[in-house]
Amino acid sequence: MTFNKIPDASNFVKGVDTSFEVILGIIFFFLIAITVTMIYFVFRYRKEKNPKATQIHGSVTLEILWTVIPTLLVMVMFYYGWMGYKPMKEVPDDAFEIKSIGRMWNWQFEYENGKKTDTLYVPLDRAVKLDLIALDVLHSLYIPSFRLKQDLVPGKEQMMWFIPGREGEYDLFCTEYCGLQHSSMQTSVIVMPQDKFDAWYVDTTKTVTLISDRPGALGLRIVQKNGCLACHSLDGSKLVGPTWKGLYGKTEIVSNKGQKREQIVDSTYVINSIYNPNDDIVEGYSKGLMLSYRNELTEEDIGEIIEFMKTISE
Ligand code: HEC
Ligand SMILES: [Cu+2]
Repeated sequence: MTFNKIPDASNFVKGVDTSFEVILGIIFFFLIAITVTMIYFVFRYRKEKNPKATQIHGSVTLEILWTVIPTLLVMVMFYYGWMGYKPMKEVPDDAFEIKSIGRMWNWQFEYENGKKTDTLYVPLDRAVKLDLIALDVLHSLYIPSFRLKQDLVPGKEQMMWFIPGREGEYDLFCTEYCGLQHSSMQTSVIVMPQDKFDAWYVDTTKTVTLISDRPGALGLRIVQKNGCLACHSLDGSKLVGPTWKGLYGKTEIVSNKGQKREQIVDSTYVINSIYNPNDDIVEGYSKGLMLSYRNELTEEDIGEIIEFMKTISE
């Protein structure tokens, strides 16, 4: 009999699933065995059959049995767990590295050629290493189909690696509750054959061609990609940060080191708010939540964002 086996989504699927199945098998065996024994005892030792209970005081055989058997079982579970886990820490030298940055509340992936995306693109059948960086709080990168999960700890370099085994799109999300918009840290991994991946990788025009000529369209794309909208609404509602509706050109109260002043929202102010968010704090909002986007956004990008802000400020 021949059949085409569907390849695993990653090289770790087998190890993790095997250990899961072994543990589940043991659990299932005991569930049945204990339940059956209990039911049997209920009948076998009921009052009419066994009016006087027998007390057992010490039994070396029993003591040995219930020490040795569970120990062996736990060792079996450990063995399969370890065999599944160990290769996750052994990265091949030629792995394709992608910087994976988690911040409140989006993911950003940076490739060696400078390309940045909010969706993870990876080549099929090739080792990929993700360097995990948390900019603010704990996050955790989880790709269920790949059987991979790793916490991101601010100030500590973590990594994760894998070999994607099947073309397609898989869920990727944060599984460490990281605040109000934690649920927006959800995106996907796209696995492409090497030739398609290469074409995608060298194509730096992609973001531009996606955009229509509508004013501010590129700016909107930039704020979506950078996760600004997790904290800033476009419709006037208050989220973690102030809404952008009617923002551009308005006069508002900001405080800088406790000094309150009136400020007109112009391009210099917007640029400063994005590069040094903890300088001027808008009245009614908290310091320390927005991090600087100095490494993510150029002044040109911010120019596009301002063009977009103008479209919702008229
Ligand atoms: C984690 C939440 C968060 C994210 C993400 C975030 N911001 Fe903010 N932002 C805030 C908060 C809170 C304030 C108000 C406090 C302050 O002035 O720094 C603010 C203030 C601002 C202001 C000043 C608004 C005003 O009314 O004067 C601008 C402009 C701004 N953010 C732009 C951005 C852009 C652009 C992005 C994405 C690249 C972004 N923010 C991402 C939380 C966030
Ligand atoms: Cu998170």
